[in-house]
Amino acid sequence: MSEINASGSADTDFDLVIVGAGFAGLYMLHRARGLGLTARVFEAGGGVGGTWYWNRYPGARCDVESMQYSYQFSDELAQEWQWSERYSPQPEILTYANHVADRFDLRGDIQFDTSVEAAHFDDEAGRWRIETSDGGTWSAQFVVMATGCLSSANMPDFEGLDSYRGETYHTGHWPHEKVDFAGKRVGVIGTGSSAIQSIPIMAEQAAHLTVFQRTPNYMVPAHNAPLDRTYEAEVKADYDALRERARIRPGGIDIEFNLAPALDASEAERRQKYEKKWAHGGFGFMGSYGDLMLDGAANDTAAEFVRGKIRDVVDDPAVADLLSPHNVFGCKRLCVDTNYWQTYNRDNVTLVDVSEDPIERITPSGLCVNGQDYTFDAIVFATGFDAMTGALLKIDIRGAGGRKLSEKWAEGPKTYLGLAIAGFPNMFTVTGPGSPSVLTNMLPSIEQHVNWISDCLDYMRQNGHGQIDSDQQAEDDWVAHVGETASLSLRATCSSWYVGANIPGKPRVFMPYMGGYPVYLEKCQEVVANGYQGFALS
Ligand code: N01
Repeated sequence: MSEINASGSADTDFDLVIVGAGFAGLYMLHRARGLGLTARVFEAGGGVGGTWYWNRYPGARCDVESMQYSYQFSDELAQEWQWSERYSPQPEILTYANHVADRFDLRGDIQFDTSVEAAHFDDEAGRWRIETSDGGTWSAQFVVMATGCLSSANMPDFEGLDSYRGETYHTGHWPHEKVDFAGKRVGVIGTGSSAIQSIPIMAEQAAHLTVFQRTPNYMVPAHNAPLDRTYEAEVKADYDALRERARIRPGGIDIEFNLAPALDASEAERRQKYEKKWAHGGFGFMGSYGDLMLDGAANDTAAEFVRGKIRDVVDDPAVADLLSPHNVFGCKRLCVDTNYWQTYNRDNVTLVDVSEDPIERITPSGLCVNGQDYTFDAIVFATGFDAMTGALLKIDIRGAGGRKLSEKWAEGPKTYLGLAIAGFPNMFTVTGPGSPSVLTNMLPSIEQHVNWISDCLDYMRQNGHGQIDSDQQAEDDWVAHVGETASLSLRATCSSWYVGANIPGKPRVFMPYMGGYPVYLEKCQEVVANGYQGFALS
């Protein structure tokens, strides 16, 4: 077994192969270079940015506030970069990703338009053999899967899909060219975060927009605005303070969090609290009371408040009723909107409920529901992603002894800390299943993982180790702990992509870690402090 080495390597041999050039892959490359490792990034897209490269649909923007959605590793970068709005639009975040790639001169080690198709661990050589879509074969001592949590688009297997003669779009694979819906009849399938961001904009463009809703969603208003320059200056004067406040929050986002139980307050107090949070906008609403995700009765108070807001803004009571969710508030990922419900007051927008009668089939001219035909010039599939495991399982990954990841995960993903998979030595996952990932602010979570992995590689080099694998017992214990924490929350009780419910046949397992960001950080640090507890180093 060779020790990790920083020497030069042949063209196809690297110390490290990184899959994906989103925020995780870019920073991993930067850190690998800092360690003197030879590294190659393979990226399926034609540019950097990952999520923000692919999700170009109208209205796409981040629903974590701009001053908190950026890298922390470079103070110069943090100081020089200026966001323009409270919530950054997709083109600006993509410009930021490109700026980072240029500023740190990363492009030279990224191979674009190249997907990784297979990664097999060679037991004898103690190295990974990687196959790419261009026919290339590569060898690496380590592999980092920076493949993203929401990067494998879900296109439902609708009967007749191929027969459709109009234009089709998926929000997660939006074309780079401008899409013009002017004068067109457009159908949208789905009402998740991507749909609710794009529907108000598409409604302004299209002749008529028909939205097919299977499950209504809860939203809170964004109240987006130009970024307050005074606030920006305050943050930049002491970025660390903001980050420290964020680090101790369950979601890793600096929001005011009231730990008091909702039912301890009077109805009037609760209303006042919810109104205040509503007026402020964004995810802060979740911090109204400490037990919203733990106690059904507490949750009902928030749910009913939001339903009241729908009734307030939607003119037609029947439409307001259809738009009103009756499941647990915040159980599916909360949406942050701008004029979503108001859009249904427009004459050119129709809402069709497909909860009881699903979309029967796609027809050459549109689609059919309950025997009724709808004709469209374009259909937009806002149907989400095969979340958290989809991008990994698309790759033929085989670990020690040729064991397939798809077999190991047949009953759901199993990882140690969402960072490593027992039996898959020298492979790391960034924000993998079993880590807080999608329940947190993704950028700091990505950075924390990349820092952990980089420090681990450095430790191995310092201590003459060539291989690392997580113990089966440590993994089993972590998987059990992830399951236990999930069972305490109302969030695990509904059919969401968090539990794989949106993909037919996917095992129902709550995938992200619900124990909270601070607890998770502590656990990761403890593992290191105890000499990489739960890992075997050789
Ligand atoms: O996907 P989704 P998304 N027939 O899975 C419906 C992040 N994100 O792309 O709920 C009819 O949420 C499906 O219905 P149902 C964020 O984490 C972040 O919108 O399964 N409908 C649902 O309404 C988010 O949660 C930002 O009953 C069908 C919709 O399609 C995650 O990405 C912006 C159907 C899919 O909603 C995914 O969001 C955007 C069928 N056969 C996204 N199949 C930020 O701002 C599916 N649906 C950072």
